[in-house]
Amino acid sequence: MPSPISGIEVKPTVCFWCKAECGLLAHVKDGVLLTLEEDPAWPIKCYPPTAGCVRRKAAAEYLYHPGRINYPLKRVGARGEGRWQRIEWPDALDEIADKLDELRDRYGAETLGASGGTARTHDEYRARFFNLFGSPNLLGQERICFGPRSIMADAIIGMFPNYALTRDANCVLLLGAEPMVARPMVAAALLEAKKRGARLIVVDPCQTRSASMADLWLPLRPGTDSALLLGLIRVVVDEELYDKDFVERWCYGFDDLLERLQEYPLSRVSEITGLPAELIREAARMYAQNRPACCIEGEGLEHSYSSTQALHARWILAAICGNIDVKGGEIQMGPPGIVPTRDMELWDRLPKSQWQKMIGADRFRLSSYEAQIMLMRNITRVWGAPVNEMFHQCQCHTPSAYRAIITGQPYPLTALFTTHSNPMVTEIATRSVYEALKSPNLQLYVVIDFFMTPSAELADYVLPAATWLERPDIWAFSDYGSYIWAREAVVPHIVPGRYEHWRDYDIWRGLGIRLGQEADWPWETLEEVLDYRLAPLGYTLKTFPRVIVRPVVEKKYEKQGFATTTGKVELRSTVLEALGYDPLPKYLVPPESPQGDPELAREYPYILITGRRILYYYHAEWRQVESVRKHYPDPIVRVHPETARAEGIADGDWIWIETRRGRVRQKVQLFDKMDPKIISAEHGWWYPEMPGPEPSLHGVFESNINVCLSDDPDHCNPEMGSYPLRTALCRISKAEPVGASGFAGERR
Ligand SMILES: Nc1nc2c(c(=O)[nH]1)N[C@H]1C(S)=C(S)[C@@H](COP(=O)(O)OP(=O)(O)OC[C@H]3O[C@@H](n4cnc5c(=O)[nH]c(N)nc54)[C@H](O)[C@@H]3O)O[C@H]1N2
Ligand SMILES: Nc1nc2c(c(=O)[nH]1)N[C@H]1C(S)=C(S)[C@@H](COP(=O)(O)OP(=O)(O)OC[C@H]3O[C@@H](n4cnc5c(=O)[nH]c(N)nc54)[C@H](O)[C@@H]3O)O[C@H]1N2
Ligand code: SF4
Ligand SMILES: [Mo]
Repeated sequence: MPSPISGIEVKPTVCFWCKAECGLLAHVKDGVLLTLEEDPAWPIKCYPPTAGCVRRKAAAEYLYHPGRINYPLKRVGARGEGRWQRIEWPDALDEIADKLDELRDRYGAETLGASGGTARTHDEYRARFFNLFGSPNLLGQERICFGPRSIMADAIIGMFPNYALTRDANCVLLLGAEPMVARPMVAAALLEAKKRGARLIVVDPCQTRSASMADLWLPLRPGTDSALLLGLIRVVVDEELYDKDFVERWCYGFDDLLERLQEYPLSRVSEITGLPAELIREAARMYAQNRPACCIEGEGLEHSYSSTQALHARWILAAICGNIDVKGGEIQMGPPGIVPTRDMELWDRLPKSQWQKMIGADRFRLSSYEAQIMLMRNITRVWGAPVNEMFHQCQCHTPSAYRAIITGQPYPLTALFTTHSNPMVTEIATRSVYEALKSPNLQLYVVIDFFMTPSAELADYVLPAATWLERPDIWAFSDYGSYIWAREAVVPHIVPGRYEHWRDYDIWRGLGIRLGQEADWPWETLEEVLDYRLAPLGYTLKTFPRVIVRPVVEKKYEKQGFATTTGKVELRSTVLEALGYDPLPKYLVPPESPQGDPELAREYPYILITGRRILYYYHAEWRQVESVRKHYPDPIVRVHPETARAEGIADGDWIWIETRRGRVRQKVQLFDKMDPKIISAEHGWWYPEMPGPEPSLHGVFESNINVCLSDDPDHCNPEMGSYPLRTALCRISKAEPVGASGFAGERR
C-alpha cells in the first residue's frame, strides 16, 4: 500500500542477483523503483550480510541504466557491425518464428540450439519450447555448473541433498568451494557451525578465506581431487572409521570399492596430489570422527577433467561415514509439492528419435536423455515426483555444438538462441564461440538479454528481457531446496513510451504459439503459470506466505530406500555401468597438465586456474554499473611473489597470460598462499565502456581468460563432457595495461 504522505509503496521481495537470495523491501513510487532495503524479517541469513551489498544499493542504477535495451532490435548491417533498427515485438517474433519454421523444414528440428546461463530466470519454459519444437539441443553453462554434481548425486545417493543446512554439522569439508564469496547462505550456516565448534577442512590449491580459518587446509595440485578423495576413503576404511551398520544395510558394492582402493595407497595419493600423507590421514580422521559431517563441493570439482570421478568419490565418502540424510550431514529434502519443474518442461514429450540426436550424447552419455530416464525413473519411484530441471542435467555438449555450427558435423546447426548468458565471455574457448557466431552457417542468432553484451553485438535480433524486479517468480532450488519462496513483480515490465521489456516466459510462449504449440501454452501470463504451480500446496502467488522454510526429516531411506536402481547408496554405480563406464571412481590425469603433457609444460610451465569468484560481480554481469565497478575496476590475476620475481613482474603490473589458444591481459596481485606454479586468473571480464562494434566487441578479447581455454572434446571429462576451466598450461610475460580507460577516464 502506498503511504498517503510520500506515495511510496514498500513491497516485500526476494533478490535474484546472486545466490544469497536476500529478502528485501522494495521502495517504489509511481511504478518506479527507488531503493531496495534489507528486510529484517527475512528468515534465511547470509554472509556477507545483505546490508553491505553494493549491488543492492545500485538497484535503481542497474534497472534504469542508459545501456539497457528497451525495445527489440533487428540487425541492419553485417553481423557485429553495430547497426540496429527498432522492431515491434509481434513483428520480431513473427520473423523469428517464420525463419525457424523454414530451417526446421529444411534441416530437421535438431538444427535449432539455445544456450542458457546459470540459474537466473524461469528457464523451464525454454526447455518446454524446445521439447515441443522437437530439438534436443539445449546448451549452456549447466554442463559445468551444478549439472555434474546433481547428476552424480542422483546416480549415487538418489537425490541431491541440501547443504544450506550445514549449521548442524560437526565437521565441514569444503572441496574446491569458497562459500564466503560464492554461497552466502552456506557461508552463514558454516560460520554458525564454526561458532559451535565444528571442524573445518578446506581442499583448495589456493588459500581462500575459508582456508585461512580452517583447522586443516589441503593445498592439493589442481585437478587431483579424485585421487585425494580416494585416499581419504582409503584411510577411513583401513582404520575402520566408517559406519559399518550403514554400509552393511544401505551400501551397494562395498567389496568392489575395497578392491579399487588397493590401487590408492597413501604413498601414491600423496605423489599425485602433492600433499603429505600425514595431512591426508589427519583430514580423513577429522572428517570421519566428527559426525555429522557435511561435504560441500564447488567448481574446483565440477570444472575438472575428473569431475565425474571426484564427485562419485565425494558421495562415497559421505555415505560410508553415515552422513547421508542426517541433520548436519547431507539432508535430502525431496520434492516440495509444487507442480514439478520437469512437468513444466514437458521433458518427456521429446520423441526418442529426436533425443537420440542430441549433439555429444553418444560420447558423453551421462548427460544424455538415456541417463536421465534411468535417474528420473528411480527418483519418481521413491520420491513420487521428478526433481531438478531437465536443462540442468540433460544438455548437448556445448563446445561440440559451437563446433557443429562451424563444421556442419554431425549435422547443420543453423539457428541459435542465447538467453541469460553471455557465451562470448563465459563460455569456454572464446575464439571457437566467435567463429561459430560469425559463421554464415548460422542463419539465425537471437539474444535475449538486458544489455548489449559482446554476444548480443553479434546477433541478428536482440530481445530485451524483464529483470527479476519486473516479473513474478517462485524458486525451490531446483525442486529440492530447504525452502520455497515466491514473489510478485515489483515494477511494471512495460511502460508505454518508455520501455517494453518482456518476461522470458512471454517470449517462449509467443514463439510457441506461432509454431503450432498453442494447446501447450494455456496460461496467458507468468502470474497464471505460477498460480498453477503453487495450487497443489493450496496457495496462489498472492496468498503465498513469501517463503516457506521446509521441515527437516531425517533418515527417510529407512522407510522408502534410496532412489537408485538397487535402493541403496551405489558405491558401485549401476547407472555408470549401464552407460558403459567404469562403475567405480578413479583418478584420471588431465590431458593438459604437467603430468599429462610434460613436453607442453616445458613451454607453458604454469598451471592456470580461472574463475575465482568476485564478490562484486556475478560472472560477466555488472561491469557497466559505475557505482559497482568503481569498487573493482580491473581484472586481477594472482601470481606468487617467487614467480613474479623470476619473471621480472611487480605487484600492480599488467601481464599477458598465454596458452596454446591465445593470450589476454590482467593486472597482477601478488599472492603467496598457493604453489608458485599456479596462476589464478579471473573470468567474466569485458569492457562495456569500449566500442560495441567489431573488432572490439566491448574489448572481449582483452582480458577475457576464456580466450585461453580449450574446447577440445578430448580435454573434457569422458563421461559428462564437463570442460577443464582450472588446469590449463600457461606462461606469463609483462604487458601494457589494457588500452581504453575505465569509467572516469582514468584507471585505478
Ligand atoms: N559474487 C558471486 N557469487 C557467485 C558467482 C559469481 O560470479 N559472483 N557465481 C555463482 C556460480 S554460478 C557458481 S558455479 C558458484 C561457484 O562457487 P564456488 O565453486 O564455491 O567458488 P569458485 O570461486 O568458483 O571456486 C572455488 C575454489 O576452487 C578452487 N580450485 C581451483 N582448482 C581447483 C582444483 O583442482 N581442486 C580444488 N579442490 N579446488 C580448486 C579455487 O582456488 C577456488 O577457491 O558461485 C556462485 N556465486
Ligand atoms: N574461465 C571460466 N569461465 C567460467 C567459469 C569459471 O569459473 N572460469 N564459471 C562458469 C560457470 S560455473 C558459470 S555458471 C558460467 C556463467 O555464465 P552465464 O550464466 O552465461 O553468465 P553471464 O556470462 O554473466 O551472462 C548472463 C547474462 O544474462 C543476462 N541476464 C541476467 N538475468 C537474466 C534474465 O532473467 N533473463 C535474461 N533473458 N537474461 C538475463 C545478463 O545481463 C548477462 O548478460 O560461467 C562459466 N564460465
Ligand atoms: S545481490 Fe546483494 S541483495 Fe541481492 S541476493 Fe545478492 S547479496 Fe543479496
Ligand atoms: Mo556456475
